[in-house]
Amino acid sequence: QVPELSPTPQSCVLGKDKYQKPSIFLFKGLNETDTVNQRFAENLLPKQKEQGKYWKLIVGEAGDRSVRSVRKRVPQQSEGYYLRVRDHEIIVAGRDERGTFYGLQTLKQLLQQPSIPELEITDYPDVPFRGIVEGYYGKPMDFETHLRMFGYYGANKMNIYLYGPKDDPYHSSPHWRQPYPEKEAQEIREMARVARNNGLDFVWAIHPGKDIRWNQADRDSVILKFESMYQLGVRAFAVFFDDISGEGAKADKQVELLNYINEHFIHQKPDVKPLIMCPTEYNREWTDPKNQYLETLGSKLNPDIAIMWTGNSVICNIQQEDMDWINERIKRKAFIWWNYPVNDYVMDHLLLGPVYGNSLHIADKMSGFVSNPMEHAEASKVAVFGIADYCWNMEAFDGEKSWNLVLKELMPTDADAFKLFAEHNADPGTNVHHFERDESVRIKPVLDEFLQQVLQHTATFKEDEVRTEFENIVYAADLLMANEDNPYLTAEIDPWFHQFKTLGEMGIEVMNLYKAWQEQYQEAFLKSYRHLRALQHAWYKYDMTMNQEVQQPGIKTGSKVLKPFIDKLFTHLTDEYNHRFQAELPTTLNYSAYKLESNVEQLKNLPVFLRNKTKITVSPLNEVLKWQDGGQLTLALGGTVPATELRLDLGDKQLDWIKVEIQQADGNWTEVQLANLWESVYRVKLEGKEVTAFRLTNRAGQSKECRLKTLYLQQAAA
Ligand code: LTM
Repeated sequence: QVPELSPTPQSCVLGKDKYQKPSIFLFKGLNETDTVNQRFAENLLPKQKEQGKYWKLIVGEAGDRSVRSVRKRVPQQSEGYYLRVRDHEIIVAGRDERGTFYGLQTLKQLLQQPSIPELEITDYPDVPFRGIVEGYYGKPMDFETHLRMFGYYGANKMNIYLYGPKDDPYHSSPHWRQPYPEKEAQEIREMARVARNNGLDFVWAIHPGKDIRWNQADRDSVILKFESMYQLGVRAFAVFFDDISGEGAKADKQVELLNYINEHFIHQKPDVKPLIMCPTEYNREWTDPKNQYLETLGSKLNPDIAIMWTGNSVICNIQQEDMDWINERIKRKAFIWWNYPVNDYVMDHLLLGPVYGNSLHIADKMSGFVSNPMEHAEASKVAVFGIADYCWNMEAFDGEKSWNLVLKELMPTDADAFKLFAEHNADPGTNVHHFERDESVRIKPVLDEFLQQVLQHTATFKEDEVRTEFENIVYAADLLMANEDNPYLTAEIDPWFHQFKTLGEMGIEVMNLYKAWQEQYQEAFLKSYRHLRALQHAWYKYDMTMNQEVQQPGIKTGSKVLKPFIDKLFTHLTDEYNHRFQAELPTTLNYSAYKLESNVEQLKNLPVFLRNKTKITVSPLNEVLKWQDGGQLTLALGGTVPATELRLDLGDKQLDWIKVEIQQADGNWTEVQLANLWESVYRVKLEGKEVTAFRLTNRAGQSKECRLKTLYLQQAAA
């Protein structure tokens, strides 16, 4: 049987024999390979010789004496390796040093299995650059987490890590021109070193476009900053121009700067890797053919500069024709920035499902593929593992298989429980990017059928299956909360485990409600009803108090299938009860009663939530907002709300182009006046007015580009 290796090797041929895991080794050739590989191999196995009987481990790169006997078997592809296990002898021969490193990584995985088969592996990556772009909004990974993650990325044969957290002020505005303070600088030095030791190019990215001036002074600023990073050991660089508007977004100016940096910095340093850039029009939805933005990059940007691309939209899957479309314009192979599993637009959700959706036949159409992770670095490993596998051997990629492997690897003691949790925590929920993931796939047909039968008052057949699912959830949540396999991971996800348990308890109780209803046992029904109300309250309270310091506060779990199922069943049964017994049990849920409507594409699907129990808040938007003339956003509050103020920050100091209206109980709309508080922050004083809705309209007579930084209605204290 082929051992479970990840990423999946290109070729693995098994021999007849199988050996007990060897423990005594003699090294050969180690002084020829580089120090990183030497250290890795030495740490892998004890370097001892036992009299008469020992295993030889021979390590080297094609061309080294030590591996001369297998030189023809080493694949030609860079970063490839050949690995052979025969009785008492293991050979790892890399095409280059990274190839040897990857061969040793595979050997490490083999040695973790109970026995080791006779085998030959010939292996190499499909995608030249594979890795991570830390490019999200939110809390950047901390120093220790970075170091830990580099080990993980390297072990999965990723070879690049781009540092570009949006909320690092020395990466972006306001401080991109200044060197890092001493502590941060030393951390970056150490990060670059540890990344290198894990086979990763550490790419430091700058994000200057918000306030760049296209003059010599700012050209020098970029180069000086790069030079200061070079002094810290950084040997690869990127310039990001994403999520900006105005002057900084001009293609010809960007090209001029990038070519200048390329010539005066990158090409001047023989040990620096080719430059990478992220364009402003980084996805097809945002390209405006009038601008010829991509075409300008394609024809004028030095061909050795890589251009990043997220696909047809900000968050999407990528197909063959999408690659052809972009490559034709930029006249090179796009460097894919995949916005998955990033959750900086739905921070109350975790994205733990399998990796799927991208074509398996695009490896030769891209120069690189990097994943933007969640700010939860450990939880992101679920996706990172799958992405590493996808990039290494694309045609053979099996997302489901990869997912099962990583879940086992991350929580070996409670793998089944973790899988159940991951199955129900995959979709981002309602979001502005209309991005969806499959969730609760196994149980969904059962729940659908059961609910259908209940609603149609026909006999139900799946009751036990439904109940068991919820019982399993409660059981799994308890195991997960107590799990000690990976304390970093459990610490990150713990609030979601708690909410998951409450969800399971609600599920069981709603099934009790159903049973009582079926048996016409009024007392049991009321008991279940009360318990459900208490659980709904606990859910709501948790959602309102945990994970609050983020753009989309709260803790959501099972939001695509399980929670809607429980809520529908609860409402239906309570309605039936009220009808039969002329009762008035409330069926309202603590669901948002707010209804956002808009004809502005980017505003249509924005989540709305209550922050600090008093601020009816429209979720901010990360990207630049293009708001067409006459475009409107209306937020209906689902009732009358006494309000003290409406707060608005569109990142624009001059907001005379926005018309604000409120609606009151009589249904009439009244225009209200915005007053500037400071910078781009505005408010409308409402002084306790009873408001049922508000609406914002672009009345500029032209389309406007702005940000949606803040928008909330402050409720008056009860
Ligand atoms: O995707 C890109 C190129 N830029 C930003 C990211 O920083 C952000 O993490 C994602 C997801 O919200 N969207 C972006 O626009």
